[in-house]
Amino acid sequence: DRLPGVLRLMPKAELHLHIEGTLEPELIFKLAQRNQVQLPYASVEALRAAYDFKDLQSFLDIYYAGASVLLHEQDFFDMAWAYLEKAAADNVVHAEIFFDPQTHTARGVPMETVIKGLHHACQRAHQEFGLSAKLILCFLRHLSEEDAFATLEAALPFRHYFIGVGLDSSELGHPPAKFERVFAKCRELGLHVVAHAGEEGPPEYIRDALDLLKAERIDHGVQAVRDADLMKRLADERVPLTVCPLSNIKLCVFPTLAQHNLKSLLDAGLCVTVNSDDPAYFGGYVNDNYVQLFAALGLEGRHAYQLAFNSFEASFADAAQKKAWE
Ligand code: ES4
Ligand code: ZN
Repeated sequence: DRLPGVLRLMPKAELHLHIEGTLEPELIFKLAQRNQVQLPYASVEALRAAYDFKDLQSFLDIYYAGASVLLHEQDFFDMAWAYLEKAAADNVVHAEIFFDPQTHTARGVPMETVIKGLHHACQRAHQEFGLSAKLILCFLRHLSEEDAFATLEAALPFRHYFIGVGLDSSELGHPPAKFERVFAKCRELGLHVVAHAGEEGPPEYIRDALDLLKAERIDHGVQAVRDADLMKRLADERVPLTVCPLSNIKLCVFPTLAQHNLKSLLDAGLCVTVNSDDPAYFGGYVNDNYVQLFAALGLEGRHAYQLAFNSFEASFADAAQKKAWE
């Protein structure tokens, strides 16, 4: 079977990737030592053994603990560079990378430290690999609207280091409506807007992300299949869904990969893309997501072409760049 080789070699864009979710246990321990941060785990093995999640929240608790080792600009650079080397090896030619500044500013790390460390890694990836890497600032939805506004304010001196904003963290109980005003402000500033919706939350959250936040893409969105009218709208408007198959299995959104609904979404004419979410925690980078998904669902060459094509169509790359990828 030549398909896995094709999947690994084909150029692709990665559009749903949390940079803090690329911190491998080995790097967490290295940074903990370098920065004299105490971890509640005795070893790399003990930490990895804790990666047994029952839902989104049980993952987030460990993910925020892992990010506590990041203090200096060099730490943010090292984390992003390690990811970008893996992405280049996976033939990712364009990456739109989420970061969670509130996870760091709440610990006293300056916004500038976070953004500059990440930005320098993105710059170097473009120089060394020709990989265009862009940043998307995510607001943590379990925190307040006021906190999101303060975060936006703190990031404005670095406006030109990120292309857009997103919305992540605990979905249930934190509907899009909570961030309607802050997203309106972001749109006025000319930022792209995306939002996690319909990962664990109901189809209504996807509709509200579109109507209230004016999200240009939906991150996850897999719960859309529960609402036929919404499915038709997503197809008609070609709203991209950034789907993360291995993430959905690790967080028990679907029991097994064979039961994932990505093929139903594709067959319904939606602009579906394949992404890795938090690869250090979910057992694989973007090529692993493609290869395991294709094996589990029996997808074929035409699906590979469609998914790679969709990843470029759904990206925020400029028209000239999109033309060059055709
Ligand atoms: C996340 Cl999988 C997922 N969902 C929501 N928020 C997140 N932050 C990092 N990974
Ligand atoms: Zn995510």
